Amino acid sequence: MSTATLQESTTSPVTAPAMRTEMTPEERYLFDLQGYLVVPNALSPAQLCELNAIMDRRIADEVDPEATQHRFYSPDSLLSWGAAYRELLDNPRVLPHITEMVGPHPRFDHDYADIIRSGHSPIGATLHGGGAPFDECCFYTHKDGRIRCGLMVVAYNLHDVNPGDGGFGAVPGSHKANFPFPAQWHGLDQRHPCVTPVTGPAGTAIIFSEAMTHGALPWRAKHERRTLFYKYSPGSISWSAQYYDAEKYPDLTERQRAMLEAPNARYAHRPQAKRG
Ligand SMILES: O=C(O)CCC(=O)C(=O)O
Repeated sequence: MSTATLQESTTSPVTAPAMRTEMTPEERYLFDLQGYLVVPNALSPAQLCELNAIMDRRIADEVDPEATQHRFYSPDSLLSWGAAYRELLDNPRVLPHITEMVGPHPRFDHDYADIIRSGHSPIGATLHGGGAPFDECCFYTHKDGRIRCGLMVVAYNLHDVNPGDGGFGAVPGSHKANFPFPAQWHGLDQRHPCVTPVTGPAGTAIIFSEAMTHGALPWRAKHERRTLFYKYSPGSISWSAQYYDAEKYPDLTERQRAMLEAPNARYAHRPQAKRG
């Protein structure tokens, strides 16, 4: 693939139907090829409205109006922000991707939300991740006909990200790299041509493997960037050193509760925390 074809990837050519239970062959091909996938309309207009309204209130209460960026990251989790945020745990628009690539018993590993008004994101403008050296938590592999991700991210755009704005930057294919990413290309203030900006309107989900080299391109738009990060691991492993407490959220379904369990093999009849 030439570098030219990797520039300014907006929405992927894959337009998914509203509800389905499986990834399409095209999505499978693209994710394996690139290490990421763009899922348009992963949030409905009503969901976007509600998620943004809740975030507006959090920003008004917690964020300095002069701040250029802020990360909401706490043990309370975005799940404590309301039902609209809890519903995203098993959002049917991306659940087929999660269960196929993370496994049939995914764990919700950790979550946070970033707002960026200008320039660098809360993690700066440096790439991280990559297929080499091998990372036993953030691995990407293919076995028995199935993609397997050690840590997979669903990043939701709550505001539009247009070409030229900045935002998520990916090195397509780097989840399968056999050599470390060259250190002198890590900085994103001067993006190396192998880094592709991945854009999309509000409601878009970018699903990516943490094994892919990626980072936040400096934000250049006039409007605020708002992104939710929901991260999933196979049921038996954890990146995070902190685990969720499903008891805090009584409205969760059984499936959602299972996703919040601490790492374990999800064998049948395992001891469960008592409810209520
Ligand atoms: O801002 C982005 O889209 C990248 C975020 C990221 O890589 C991270 O939070 O680890």
